[in-house]
Amino acid sequence: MPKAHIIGLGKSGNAAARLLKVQGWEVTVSDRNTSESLQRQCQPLIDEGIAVKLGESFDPHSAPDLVVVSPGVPWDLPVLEAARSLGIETVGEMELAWRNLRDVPWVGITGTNGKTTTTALTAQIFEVAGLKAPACGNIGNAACELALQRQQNPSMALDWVIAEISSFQIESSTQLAPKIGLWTTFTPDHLNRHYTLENYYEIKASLMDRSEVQIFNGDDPYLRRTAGDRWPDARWTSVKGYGDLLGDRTRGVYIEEDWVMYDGEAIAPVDSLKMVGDHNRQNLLMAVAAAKLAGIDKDAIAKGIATFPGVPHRLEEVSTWMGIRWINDSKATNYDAAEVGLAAVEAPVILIAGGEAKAGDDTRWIEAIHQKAATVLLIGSAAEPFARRLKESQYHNIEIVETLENAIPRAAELASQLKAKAVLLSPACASFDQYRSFEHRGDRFRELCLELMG
Ligand code: UMA
Repeated sequence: MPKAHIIGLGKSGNAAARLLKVQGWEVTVSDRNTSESLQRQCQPLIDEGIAVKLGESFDPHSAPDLVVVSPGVPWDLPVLEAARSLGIETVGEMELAWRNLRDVPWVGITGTNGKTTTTALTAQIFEVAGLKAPACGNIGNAACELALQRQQNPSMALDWVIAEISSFQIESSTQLAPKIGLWTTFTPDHLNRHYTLENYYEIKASLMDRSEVQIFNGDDPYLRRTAGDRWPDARWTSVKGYGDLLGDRTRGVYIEEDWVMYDGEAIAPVDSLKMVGDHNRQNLLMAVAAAKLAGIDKDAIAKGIATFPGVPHRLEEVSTWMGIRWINDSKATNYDAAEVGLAAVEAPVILIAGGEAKAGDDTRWIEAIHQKAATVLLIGSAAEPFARRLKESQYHNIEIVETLENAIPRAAELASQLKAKAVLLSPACASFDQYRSFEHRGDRFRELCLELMG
């Protein structure tokens, strides 16, 4: 029996382990942590005949035939390098999913920001068009989970895989080759893992190299500058109209007179998408471009857009209370995403920010705070450093409130005093100092808001 070792017992490791087990492998999963939630996950796996080792790191001398790595595990971990030098194959969980689902065409969606909304909207349009096209990957449903479902039910209909693919997942997937590759935006992120911007760019670029056709967001300055020469046959999108399209304009998707247009054909009114902001219009154009390339007709595209409910934790409208919009943008885990969040909301805003700070350029985010925020309430371990940075920029309406539990009632007081239009949680930080994930943080924000509103 071939032996597989899975590193990391999160969503990816769990799905990869179960997939390989039903395919007849002898499977061990290890996780360096021993938390209670990990311990709870062990028994169901053990019941399926999978060995689980918590609090242990992988030993290459255990000599498995295959090592499958969760996205959160650094690809250059010394034990992985050691395994490779021993001739052991190491792949990411996404690559394992690809190997099992490569008979189906994939839309592969990457980019620093905008991936999740574009993925969810693309899947919605494809599904409304009658195609079985589930969203998976970084969006939160491990791609191996989909592969497992099909393994267990081979007659399951599956027309397309709509995969959100992070740089972590691309880096560890060397064969993954989508039919349609989308690149939403590019700004510095994850530099602690990828070290240089060039490295981070090349990882994302490798997915485009392996895609049969490429779609780029033509409103992203970095992609505009760099991608045209490398992918001369790519399709481009632009919210600024036909005249602004790069590449072959007849294959571009753009906005004109408030309509989404594809080569002169009016597809849908822009405001039929219930999500605000230029960045969401960019996401919309990319999803429409993918749908067009997949041969979906205009009416289904328009219906898919109009029925799209939006994405939780991404500028999610929790409620309007006392004339103030309460907005959950917990997924804004870096400066660029948080700047986009602020740009999309009408001022004055009470901004709740902070958490576990990330490396990156905060200049434009701080500019957006100057323009839009009446007060910034700071939480988490980034509160002190953020307060210092804001004061250095001569922004002084800051309060360190430490937790969301303190932030929500204080935001309510300030919002009515300062006649704010919105209270926005858009942290510009990871959540791990206080929460399990950005979803956990966003759920708590929503819960606290709804409690306050009675
Ligand atoms: N672990 C080890 N050894 C290590 C590092 C981690 O054992 O050296 C263990 C941790 O203790 C933990 C487990 O690995 O228990 C977690 O693995 P993971 O972080 O890969 O978590 P998953 O639950 O498998 O989630 C991953 C993605 N997480 C990351 O890329 C960090 C999820 O994206 C994705 O939704 C999921 O797979 C399904 O595909 C989240 C994310 O934060 C949303 N993505 C980053 C982002 O969007 O910025 C890239």
